[in-house]
Parts: sequence; C-alpha cells; structure tokens
Amino acid sequence: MPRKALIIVDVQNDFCPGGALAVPAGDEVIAPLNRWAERFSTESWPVFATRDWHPADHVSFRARGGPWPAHCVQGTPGASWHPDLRLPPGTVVISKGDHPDREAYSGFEGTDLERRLRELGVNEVYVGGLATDYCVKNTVLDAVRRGFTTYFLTDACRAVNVQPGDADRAIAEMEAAGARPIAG
Ligand code: VGL
Ligand code: ZN
Repeated sequence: MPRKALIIVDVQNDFCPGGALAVPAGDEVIAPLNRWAERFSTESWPVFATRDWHPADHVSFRARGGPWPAHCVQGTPGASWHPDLRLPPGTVVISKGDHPDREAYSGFEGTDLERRLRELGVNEVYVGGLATDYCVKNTVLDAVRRGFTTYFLTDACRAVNVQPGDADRAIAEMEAAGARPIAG
C-alpha cells in the first residue's frame, strides 16, 4: 500500500522574483503547490515543507568564497515563506543548511526528514518547489536512494539555470535515478 507525503521545497521569498537569489518565475510554483497541498490535506496525507535556513556567515555565501549571494538568512524576510504559499495545518517544517560550515541542498541532509517520514509509515513522496537544479534535484535523488517511491512535480518546479540546460539535465538525472515525473 502506498503511503504518500508531499515535500514542498524552499518556497521562500529569496528564491522568488525580487528575492536575493531569485529563481526565474519561481513564484509560478505556488499555485500548483497550493493545489497539491490542498489535495494531500483533504486525504489526510502528510505535508512537509523544507526551508533553506542559513546563518549570516554561511559557507555558501560569496563573502566566504561560496557560489551564492547571501540568501535565506535565519529570521529575515527573505527566509520567510512566500506570502501566497498556503501550507495546511500540521505541515512539518524541515530547516536545512543551518550549520555555518556545511551546505545542504537536500532536505534529507543533516535533518530528521527521513525519520519523520518513516515514523508516519510513508513510502511514496511527491516533491516540488525551488529550485529544480539544486534543492529539488538533491532532495529527489536522496529520496530515491533511501528507498522511497519518488515523484517530482513537473509543473511545480522552477530552475536557477546558472548554465543553460541545467533544468533539463537535472530532470534527466532524476529520471535516470528512478524518480518519476508527474504533472498536476
Ligand atoms: C538553493 C541555491 C542555494 C535551493 C539553496 O533551494 O535550490 N539553491 N541554496
Ligand atoms: Zn542556500
């Protein structure tokens, strides 16, 4: 029997237009994710939401030689959920990247996401959010590795595309690993 959970990845102001690390059209994931969340909530299936939750001196920031401008600094407006995102009551929030010296693109990295899923008997996860080529990809790959049947929500992801084609490569990598695309 499948026991499903939805994992919403990093739908935070800094990854949306106007944010410090804006993903092009990042806010377009919100409407489909709200629909997915509503559907899961109606079925009493659990909803998880990961957030990038960096200290001000995080290793991924340019000030420390990392690739990114400062973003999603703990407690700042940029780290808050996008105001249009509707997280159902009971959504489990998973904070990641909160160690100053460690990057964490995957929601499973350095968090209790796997334990929380197992506790609920979840064996099938649906993953969408930001960004396709970083945190969504790494979360999806980790879910597959950990034995979850893993779907990625094709209409509810957007990519940074530092290099043109990064999104397509990320999708190919997820599919090659065994993740399955699903449209809303
Ligand atoms: C992310 C770059 C840096 C993401 C997080 O959520 O995809 N990307 N930190
Ligand atoms: Zn980050």
